[in-house]
Amino acid sequence: MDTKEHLMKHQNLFLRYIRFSVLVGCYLLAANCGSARAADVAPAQAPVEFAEPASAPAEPLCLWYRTPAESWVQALPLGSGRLGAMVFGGVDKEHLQLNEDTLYAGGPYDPTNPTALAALPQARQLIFDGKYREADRLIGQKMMAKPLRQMPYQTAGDFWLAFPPLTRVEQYRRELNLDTAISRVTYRADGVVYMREVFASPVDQVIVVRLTADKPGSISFAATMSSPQKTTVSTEVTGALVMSGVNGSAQGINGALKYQVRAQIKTRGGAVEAGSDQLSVKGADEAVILLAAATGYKSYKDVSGDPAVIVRKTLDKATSRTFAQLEKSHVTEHQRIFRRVSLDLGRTEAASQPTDARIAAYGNGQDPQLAELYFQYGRYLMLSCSRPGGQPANLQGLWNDSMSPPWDSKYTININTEMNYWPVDSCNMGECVEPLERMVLELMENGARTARVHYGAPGWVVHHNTDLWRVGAPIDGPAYGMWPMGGAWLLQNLWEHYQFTGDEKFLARIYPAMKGSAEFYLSALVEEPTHKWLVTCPSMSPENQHPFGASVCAGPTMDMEILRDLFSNCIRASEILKKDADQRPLWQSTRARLAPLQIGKQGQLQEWLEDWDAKAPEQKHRHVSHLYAMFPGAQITPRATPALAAAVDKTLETRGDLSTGWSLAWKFNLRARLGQGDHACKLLGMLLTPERTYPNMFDACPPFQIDGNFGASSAMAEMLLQSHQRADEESANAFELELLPALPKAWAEGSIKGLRARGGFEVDMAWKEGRLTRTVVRSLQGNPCKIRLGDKVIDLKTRRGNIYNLNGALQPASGSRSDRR
Ligand code: FUC
Repeated sequence: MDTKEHLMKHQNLFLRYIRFSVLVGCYLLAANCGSARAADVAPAQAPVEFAEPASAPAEPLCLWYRTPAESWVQALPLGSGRLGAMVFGGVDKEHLQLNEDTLYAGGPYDPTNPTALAALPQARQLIFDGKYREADRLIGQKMMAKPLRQMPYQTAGDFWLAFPPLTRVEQYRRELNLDTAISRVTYRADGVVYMREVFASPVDQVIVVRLTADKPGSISFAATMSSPQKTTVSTEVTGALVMSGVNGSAQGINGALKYQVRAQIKTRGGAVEAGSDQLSVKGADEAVILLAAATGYKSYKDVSGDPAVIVRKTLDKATSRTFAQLEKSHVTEHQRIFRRVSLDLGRTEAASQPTDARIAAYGNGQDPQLAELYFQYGRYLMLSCSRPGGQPANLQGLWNDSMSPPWDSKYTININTEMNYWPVDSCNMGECVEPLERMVLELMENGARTARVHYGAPGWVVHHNTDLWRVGAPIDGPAYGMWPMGGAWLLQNLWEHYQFTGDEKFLARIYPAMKGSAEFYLSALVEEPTHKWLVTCPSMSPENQHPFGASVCAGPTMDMEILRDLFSNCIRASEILKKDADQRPLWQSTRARLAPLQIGKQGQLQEWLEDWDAKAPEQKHRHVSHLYAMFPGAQITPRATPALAAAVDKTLETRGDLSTGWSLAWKFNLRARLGQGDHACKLLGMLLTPERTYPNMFDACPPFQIDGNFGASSAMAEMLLQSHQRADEESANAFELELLPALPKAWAEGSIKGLRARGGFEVDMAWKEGRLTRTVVRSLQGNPCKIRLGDKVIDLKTRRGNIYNLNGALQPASGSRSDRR
């Protein structure tokens, strides 16, 4: 199948998912008649003329445009971690599409299937007998979750401001400043300069909208809310607009979440009038609107919260603060993390163009600053959608305008959620891992039932998807869902966080989940008949069909790789935490009996137990699951295992570059790990095109899926700095930091500050003509390390808090000393 056909097939899959969305879309249109009420203020009018094009904003880390957003993927995302808003920036009406991160359909439910366990021995036997289609059929009939799909993440609704009609607007500019996390719309009309600022504060957990003008009395609008959810809208004389509702039902699971969105308007000058379901502001000098939203979600098993109480409390607190105070604490908190990393790849005239034009022109190779913007956008998005106390970033992060989004915008944990968290530690945003940690600990609890009911096993297991309700039985059909490795892969993400931070308290918190996961596999692994290796069965190499008419199989390579990491990490963690010494021999011996990595006849890394790769129907399949061992794992590196690294290269060559957004981003990381900077750069170029990047820089799978954004930020960091634990070292804390391991020719000159390395280091580098000129290593834990630049390696013994300045030859930089911080 050629790449085009492959993409079409992928899109067909997606079409199945969107059929229902179209129906919902029609409903939305009808529902938006609610917003037409706001249009009472702005009757149907001729299109507005946008004259006198605005110039670029002064801040280089800005996305900006010369017209309002017409579609959702042109609108600009804001997020407090929990609350999301997509800002359209219209001049006749402003539209904020709203999200609250616990607003999924349904309520607590149990999809485990009691018929699964009895079918397990037969399914295994069919697979070992090579009867894959029969195994697939049996698994489909007896072992899948009930219901077969999980709960979709859904929109909270829309907030609208309708303005008096305009015919001509000058100097219109709509922007998102990544450095302040504030979006701004400015324009002049009838001699008045208007400005609208919006931000979603992680501190006050409100969305703040401020409207100002340079002439008193110029601010007039009508505010309304609407939603495709079941809602009612009311007003209060105090200037509040309240939308109350319940979430949707799906797959026979009833909506059990109450929710509320409350807007509070404060004006300077003018008047506020409350209608039955809209608020009108007339002739104000300034208006500030605070929006809060909440659901009754307390945990995956408790929905007894009172959203009305929560939003009122949040707003009472926030309304007692001035706009300047709200803005200051928002910006301070955002910059506390955002400013830790800065990248400079140079700036050309191309950077003065609007963002959508730059994406279209990136292929010309004249706009290095766009790569920097894209890198920082990934960091911005992570800070906006994954904050302590909230939910982890889902398939769309936090932003979704649908009741039935693609793949339900939940957590696909056979790559997508893991990819979301790849840049978190390397790009110095370690705090953002907390929601993932909490999700894994909840999956441990709830996944114990899946382990028991489906496998008769202790410990816990999750298959290829989960949702807000932390369910984990196999869904969608055997070719997608029959993969019992999702939880173990998420644990690898969490282990990485430990590697970067050395935070033993964190390790102690996740250790029970690591141990429980290992316990499951100790029970569920079976001996395969040919080599007597221990394997998972039934399982699959995510979503890829083997040549025998099915995906289900025994011991796919990826499972073995994940399990090798899981058992090693359990051993290391138990040593660090001084626990369970008696378990280590079993973990060790089980690890040793897993099927090994194998190189196939084509010189490729084998995807399955047997050398089936060349006969698999989709040679260019989007998943590169078995390459996990090279990235995100590190069982394969060019230096330690050159033959296996060459096999990875061969597999990548067969798969080809072109694929979905996230698949490109995975290959981008792999090319960086292979030290192939120019090829990595080519993949960046394939992502930064209108086919794979929407005007608002959201990644296009297609459709929008946020993993490609996060995967790309991770890959750019991997091009500049890699760090691995050294297998040849006795000490558990010996790491090697490799500087500029995959620097492409196109980035001949540049600098980066604040990347993180495993072992607890923060690294700055500058380079010219493709060669390092200086580096600064800050030791955060006092670990020793080696620093590598090409073939040159030096030892660095460090003290916690010390800073080490080195020149381009890795010598202590002249005139510098290792200062205490
Ligand atoms: C996996 C991928 C699809 C999509 C979905 C959300 O199933 O194979 O491409 O990204 O997750």
